[in-house]
Amino acid sequence: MPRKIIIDTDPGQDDAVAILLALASPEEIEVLGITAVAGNVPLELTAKNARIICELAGKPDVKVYAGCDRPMAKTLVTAEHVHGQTGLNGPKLPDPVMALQDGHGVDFIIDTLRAEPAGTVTLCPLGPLTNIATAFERAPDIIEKVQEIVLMGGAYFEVGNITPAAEFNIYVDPEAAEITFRSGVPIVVMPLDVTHKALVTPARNDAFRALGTPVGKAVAEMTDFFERFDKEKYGSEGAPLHDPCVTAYLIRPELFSGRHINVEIEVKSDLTRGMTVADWWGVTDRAPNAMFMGDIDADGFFALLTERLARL
Ligand SMILES: [Ca+2]
Repeated sequence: MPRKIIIDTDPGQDDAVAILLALASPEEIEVLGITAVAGNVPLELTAKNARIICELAGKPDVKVYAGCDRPMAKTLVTAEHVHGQTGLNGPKLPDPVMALQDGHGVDFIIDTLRAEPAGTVTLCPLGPLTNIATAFERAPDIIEKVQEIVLMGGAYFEVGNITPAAEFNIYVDPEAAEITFRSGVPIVVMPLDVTHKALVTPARNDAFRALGTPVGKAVAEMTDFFERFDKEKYGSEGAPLHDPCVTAYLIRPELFSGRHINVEIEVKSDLTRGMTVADWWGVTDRAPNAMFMGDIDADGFFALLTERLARL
């Protein structure tokens, strides 16, 4: 039985690859719908980009909804400096023909969790947690029905990428992150500590390109664009593929290892707002609330990605 998921996303080149991996893996993953959120770029673009990716995958029947256009309490911060003006800079992809679904993404999350049997729907947030937390605030009855949340966000050893202390997704909407991490839902976190080990080296990107398909070409060109920023910033040998760690985990959890620990979100400090305060060393007696990943089998991860993208 494939696992039923809702992908909550702000595409984003790495979101795009995460979505492609999910749509290429119907044996393991059933995508009930995709909800767009403001993050890397404004909502109008993330809602459009999500549909561009579904059409690239040859899956125009996937339901895509627009969700929240701004964080719960804070002014929206975007990341065009990383992802380009459209969020999907790199390949030339046609505007989508498929329509956005009527209705709000938050309502889709609520209605789906109410309609499906308890414990059978996993939420996969790949951007700021605004849609998830808004759904939990508006409909607390759905919280206990969530099977698991598998998200990309936060950092401990790698600390911050948008501020010295905070990772982008959590920083953009720390209030939403706090609600999510305190919800009691089992959470799996893919922090920068993991994603910065999922680097698209030239050889790995050549493998995408060598698929010789529109998907392989588009992914290689997205990564070409995306990596300039990280090479300059970190001096690394390629771009980290953050978000696909989430969908890869649903297919091959054994690629990842981490610790079940307490993670709290800093929401008050101007200096460290959005920091994921992860008790990796167990120095508090705060109850564990998240499986916080620390390592990845990067070769296995890229082998999986290349094999699955070849199917589209
Ligand atoms: Ca993202």
